[in-house]
Amino acid sequence: MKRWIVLSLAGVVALGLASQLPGCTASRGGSGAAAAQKVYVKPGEHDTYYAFLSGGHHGNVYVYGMPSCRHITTIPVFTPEPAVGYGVDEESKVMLGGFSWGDAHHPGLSETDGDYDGRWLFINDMPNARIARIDLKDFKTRQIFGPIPNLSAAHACPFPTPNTEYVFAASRFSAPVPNRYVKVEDYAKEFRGIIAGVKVDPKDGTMSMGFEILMPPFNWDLADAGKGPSHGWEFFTCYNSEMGFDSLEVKASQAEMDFVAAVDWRAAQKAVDEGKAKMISGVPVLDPQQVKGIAYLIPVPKSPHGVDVNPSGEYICASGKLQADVSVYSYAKMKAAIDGGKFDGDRMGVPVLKYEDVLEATVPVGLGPLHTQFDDKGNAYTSLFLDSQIAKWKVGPPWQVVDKIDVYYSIGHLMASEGDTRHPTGEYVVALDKLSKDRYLNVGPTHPEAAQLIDLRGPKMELLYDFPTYLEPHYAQMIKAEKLKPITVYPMVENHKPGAIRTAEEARIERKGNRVDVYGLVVRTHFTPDIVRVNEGDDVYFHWTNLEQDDDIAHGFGILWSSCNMQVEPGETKTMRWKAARPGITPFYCSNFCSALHQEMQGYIEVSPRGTPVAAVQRPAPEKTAEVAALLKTE
Ligand code: RUQ
Ligand code: CUA
Repeated sequence: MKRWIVLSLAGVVALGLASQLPGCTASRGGSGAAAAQKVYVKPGEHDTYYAFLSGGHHGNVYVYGMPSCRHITTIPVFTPEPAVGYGVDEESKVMLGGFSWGDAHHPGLSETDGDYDGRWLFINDMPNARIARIDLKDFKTRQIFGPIPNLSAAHACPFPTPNTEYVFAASRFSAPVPNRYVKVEDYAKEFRGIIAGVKVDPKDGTMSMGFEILMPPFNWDLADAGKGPSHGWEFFTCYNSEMGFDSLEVKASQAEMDFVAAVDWRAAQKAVDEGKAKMISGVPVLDPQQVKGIAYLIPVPKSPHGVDVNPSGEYICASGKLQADVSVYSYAKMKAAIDGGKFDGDRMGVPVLKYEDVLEATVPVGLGPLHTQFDDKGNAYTSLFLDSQIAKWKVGPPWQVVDKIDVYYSIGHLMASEGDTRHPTGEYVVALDKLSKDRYLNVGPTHPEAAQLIDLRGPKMELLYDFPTYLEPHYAQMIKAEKLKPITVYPMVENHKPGAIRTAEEARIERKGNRVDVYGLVVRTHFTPDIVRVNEGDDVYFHWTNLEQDDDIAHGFGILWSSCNMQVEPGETKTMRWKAARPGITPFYCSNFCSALHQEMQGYIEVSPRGTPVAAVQRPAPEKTAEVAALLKTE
């Protein structure tokens, strides 16, 4: 987005909107000791919120505690994380599907009745059109769905519906559907946008394909789910309704209006169930030219970015980023216009509603409005990218700005505490700034990103704290800590992994051809077996079970001269493949500090020359198993 600043700033000036600059507000840089007290969480005490920040093109999720703004952990999602073996062990390697990169923009907490329920966190990988599900029981990525067929980049994604019935994805870049060779110049004729509805299993969160809708080849940008009266709808913004295919920074800003697409996802699913879809690349795709009543277009001035539904579900707020207003649409008016068949033509079969018929109000917030979040007192907070401010405004007449605060600098998203649910808590908002410039010690040409905690509890917004983040949060969500009850160990009784063993007697090395399976145990502070004998050329699969049932006692398994390392948490079994490339001795060791004798936790792989006779099964000597049994008893 950084390049965009310069270009769109030029655009705004050219549009003469600079004259609408709101009166400037004095900067509030936090009030020292009083502000410090509001973020201070005593050593040993816990924060009241978890905040999940997307990791952008770092491809993962950062977890912070709020209000202390302490970075607690990073959850690997789309990018390998060698420290824990994510993308290295067999299971996560398969889940990553051969990709070593993702661009994660928008975390979406699962909801029940429009409020966060603390079960799962979904997040998109925009370029590879994937959605990941993180289980908040153990903060682990458990499913990566996609690449979703026909979809070129999932930016408007995942934005779950109020009961997590669906997560969505819409194509930011249009492409031919199905993808095939065409001339880019045939864009308007051959390219299409796609809106995809991905079903979520209510019991375990498993994602599966629901439907796709063929849309005009606009750039589909952001989304939000309807709630309350608008439950059943999902809203998507777009830019480039001009259908430019080059020099978009100029060509996609020509039209007065772009659109919000309103999708009736129940109607779409019903149409698929009734067989009205055509299969494209294995996915049921609905074409609005043939299937009516699934999608509508609402005009929005000037290349909107965010779209956000207010807590009551009555209003849909969209911000033309080259505008100085938020356009607020009424769901009731939209529904009346649809029911009355009041359309202004269509775009490729998608009926267009009239702007005046649906608009409730415009709120003059300031320059470069991007995203809006809400509090519990009927206020909205809109990030202003060009003004580097947050505008607080009243949802409802007289639709006016009531406060503004400077942020440092160039805010993209903002995250209010539970601020996109039916019941925001109204305590904090975090500004997710794109440029930190001079806010931190200089670390060379690439500065950290900047986030800023702002108190919403008083009549005026108050800046409390600055904290740097690594590249590059977009959206984030903040949930009351008490809603999450993460486990601290995996109960051994629930470990049904095929490679799992429970006793030292079961430890063994099995050979079939040149595949060798090592079934082993890790406990403080011993690998069983700790001598592994294989032949040159063997494919060795290590299955380690960590029998510990104590908090925070993870063991590592790192093999010298390789990229093989992983962490095995208490009660877990993990499998890793290692190739015995040449004869010789290869040490392995526990890479995760686990106890006073952690340094002694090691072993050797003895690789004999190709063809050396070896037993089909090797077991540790009885005195060894007795030793381990004794270790387990002292546990
Ligand atoms: S987008 S700010 Cu995914 Cu708003 Cu970046
Ligand atoms: Cu086990 Cu260190």
